[in-house]
Amino acid sequence: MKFLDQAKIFIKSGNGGAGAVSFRREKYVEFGGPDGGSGGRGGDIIIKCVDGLNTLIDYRYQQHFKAGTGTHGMGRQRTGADGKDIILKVPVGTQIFAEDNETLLADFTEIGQEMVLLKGGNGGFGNMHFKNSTNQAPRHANPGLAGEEMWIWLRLKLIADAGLVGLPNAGKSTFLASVTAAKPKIADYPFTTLHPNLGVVKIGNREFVMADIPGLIEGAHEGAGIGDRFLGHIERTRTIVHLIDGTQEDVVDAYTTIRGELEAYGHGLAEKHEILALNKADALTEEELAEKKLALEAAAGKKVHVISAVAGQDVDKVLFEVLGQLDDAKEAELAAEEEDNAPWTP
Ligand SMILES: Nc1nc2c(ncn2[C@@H]2O[C@H](COP(=O)(O)OP(=O)(O)OP(=O)(O)O)[C@@H](O)[C@H]2O)c(=O)[nH]1
Ligand SMILES: [Mg+2]
Repeated sequence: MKFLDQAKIFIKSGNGGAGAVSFRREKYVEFGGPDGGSGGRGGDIIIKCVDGLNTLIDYRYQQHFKAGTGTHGMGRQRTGADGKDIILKVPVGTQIFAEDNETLLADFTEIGQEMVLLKGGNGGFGNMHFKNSTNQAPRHANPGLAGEEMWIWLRLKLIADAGLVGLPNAGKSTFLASVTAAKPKIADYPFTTLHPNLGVVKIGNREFVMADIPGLIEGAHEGAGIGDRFLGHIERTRTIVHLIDGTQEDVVDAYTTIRGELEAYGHGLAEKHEILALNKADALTEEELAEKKLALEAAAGKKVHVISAVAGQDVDKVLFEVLGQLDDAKEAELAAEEEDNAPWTP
């Protein structure tokens, strides 16, 4: 299954400036030669792959991008200024397609990768350029060349940064709906979610992608329930948010069931950082909450967030922990890369 983020945008490179027709005028020089400068080049449309972006969301708000026009040439051999380039920043994994949404124009796989998609028009020559032995005083200059324009598609396969896991009915889809604009199906029966849903969490000035997958039950790794076939979608996430329905009798059992399935599945899921949250706090008394939280913390050996996905209560605490975790993971990756690149010393 593919998750796609895509945007259609219009791009136009700048027109070149026109060359100038002009003659030198100076005191005591009767026939000044031609001195009209050339026009400036139009700005380019450049696409650049940068760090720190996860989605194409910015291109939903602005869809037209026009680079600057070159200014005209001027007398006294002055060349016009070049038009301003436009640099469109895209995340790693972005592909650029032509307007038919099929013809691949570019594939951005590495940070720092850059490509001029549309070149600005050249500036026209000024009349000084046309002077030769037979024509000492040309009255002719070229206009600038027009820029190019087209519609393109930006497409990105999303990779979730955080994945929601839990038993059926734990409130995973409710959580996703409360923290993103995604609209997954939510209902009071198990296996409501039959395929994964993705949403973009915006928090402060940051954003990350969260995946909601179908609920797991005991034996999922052997195919029970909808099985483990969707766990592949969270193999590449940096962190897991494990939701536990607080209204069920035995929350510790719910916790260990899911842990057992993650371990049986393998592929590093059990070793992933896990954020634990006891959900449906709004439906429980203070005492019940305190008791269940304690029991869970003892079983898991870590902090448990108490939240209500429906009421949005304390969901931001979970999101901030996800952010912190993403930053830590990124730092660790960078450090590992540096180690790889370090010069060899005996
Ligand atoms: N009281 C209360 N009910 C909740 C809360 N979160 C979810 N629910 C309810 O729990 C039921 C299941 O919610 P879903 O979000 O569909 O659960 P899920 O984990 O996605 O379930 P599956 O897709 O079947 O795995 C729905 O009736 C929700 O309204 C909560 O914080 N408080
Ligand atoms: Mg669901």
